[in-house]
Amino acid sequence: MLLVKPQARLGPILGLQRFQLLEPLELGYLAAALDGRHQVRVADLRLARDPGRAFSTALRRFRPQVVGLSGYSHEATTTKELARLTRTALPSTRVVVGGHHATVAPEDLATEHVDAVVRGEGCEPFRLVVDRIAAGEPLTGIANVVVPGHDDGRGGQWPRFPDPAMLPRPRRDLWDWRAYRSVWLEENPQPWRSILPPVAQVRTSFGCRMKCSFCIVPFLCGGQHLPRPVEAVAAEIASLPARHVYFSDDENFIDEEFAAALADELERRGVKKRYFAWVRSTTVLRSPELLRRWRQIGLDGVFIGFEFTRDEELRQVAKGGTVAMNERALDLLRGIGVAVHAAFMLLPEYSEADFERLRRYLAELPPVQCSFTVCTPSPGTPDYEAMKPRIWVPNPYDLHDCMHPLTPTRLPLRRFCELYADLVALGVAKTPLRAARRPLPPLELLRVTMASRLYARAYRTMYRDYPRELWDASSA
Ligand code: B12
Ligand code: SF4
Repeated sequence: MLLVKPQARLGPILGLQRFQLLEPLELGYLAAALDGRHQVRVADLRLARDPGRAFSTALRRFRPQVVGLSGYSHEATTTKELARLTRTALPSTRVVVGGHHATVAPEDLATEHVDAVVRGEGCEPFRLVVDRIAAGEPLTGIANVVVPGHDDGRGGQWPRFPDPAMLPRPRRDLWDWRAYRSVWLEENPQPWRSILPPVAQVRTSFGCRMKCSFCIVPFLCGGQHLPRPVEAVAAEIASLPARHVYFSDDENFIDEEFAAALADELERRGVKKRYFAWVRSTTVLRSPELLRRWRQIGLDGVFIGFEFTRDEELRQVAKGGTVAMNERALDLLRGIGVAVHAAFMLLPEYSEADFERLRRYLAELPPVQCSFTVCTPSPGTPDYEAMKPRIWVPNPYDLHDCMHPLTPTRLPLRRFCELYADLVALGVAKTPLRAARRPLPPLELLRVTMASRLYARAYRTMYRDYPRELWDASSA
């Protein structure tokens, strides 16, 4: 069995990967679900210089009976191409596709080269699909599995996440953990401490109780936050060779009881790691003691969706917080030594004045790392359907990385990208790592500085991913 994570094509994502490349955790979960009954290899094409060649070589050398492809929406075309390549090279090999794009737009992946499309959490359905393949039985009739040409498996329903207690511990023996690194955000880094350490990815829970209108998570989790058993998470973290842990939860602290119990259990086991988590500013303000507790056991940084700089905009997307709350949470976290990554959203309708307003706002913030996406409804949601008539590109899935505007920009696209790139550069420059003025490992610093430049440049040239006639087009 060959499990594959494709390489992205879009410049901003390739740019991001230069300072943040996390483990293919989804593939580790799927492999673990098979319970050692099959020989499994992982091909993470993000690590390959020539991903197409690496994939063909893996097919030729390993000759898998099943190929499992994972993919986000912006990887849709690549995923379909990998399925086609498999079919051409190994006609009897079965191709199973899963991942986020399969969940939100299964019909897009249900091509002639694909045998099954798995929606939602994949462990149980993948195990059942593989069992059926091994037994030579048809793949129809498995919950959350779409068989091209048979049914679309949707029935109007979003797949429900299973009981997290049923999830296996992901198999990390299938890759070299040292290959996965992230810029490590800290408010007061120790002199010479690595800023690009190897990082493990751990999911402690799934979902979120909030219903921000731009977010896919409420559709995926039905408004529920589902924590894994505390002991299982703590045991997994304790077993990691990496010292740094990036949590891939949607919101790590929204269930205070769970988060406090996990902190206690990690401490009881004597686990000494550094952590990075995602949190809402409202959670920080509601539970400052919890954040202090996590700081004590190793929380270095958090990602907060600031989203907008005006309350009116926050209200429109039902964020459930205000600009003042974001700022108070930032102060509180910095006060306890936790660094903040603030994520903002742009709208395609933004004018020069809106960009200027955002630039001024950022300039006045204390040290905080910032990033920017374009507010883009997810495929499969009513908002996406409503947006469809205005989509201005022939291949919207390929540009669905929440960075490429999918509807016409008010400013000429090239100008939008220029101003976007300026914000990205400003956001990177505000990082607490720089503000702390501590000596940092010179080679890593050079690598991160070069990567930051290339990252901003990728935004500046993003308009080239659009048909040429749109480069200077606008809605105005
Ligand atoms: C953590 C996270 C990240 C992390 C780590 C991602 C990584 N793996 O490298 C970081 C911060 C780096 C990141 C970056 C990005 N992310 Co992100 N991320 C998430 C988040 C919160 C969790 C994903 C995760 O790791 N889950 C843990 C693993 C174990 O679960 P999983 O990936 O869902 O896999 C399960 C199933 O999908 C299924 N499955 C997966 N693959 C396969 C394959 C087969 C064969 C089968 C059968 C099943 C199967 O089974 C798996 C096991 O449970 C999700 C939101 C969410 N709740 O899903 C967004 C999300 C996936 N990200 C998203 C996006 C857009 C991005 C970025 C493009 C954002 C950006 N603008 O920079 C980049 C792209 C990175 C890349 N290289 O492609 C979108 C994807 C939207 C879409 N329609 O594709 C999501 C859904 C959030 C959103 N905004 O809507 N992300
Ligand atoms: S708080 Fe975050 S994860 Fe929860 S619905 Fe809002 S944006 Fe999505």
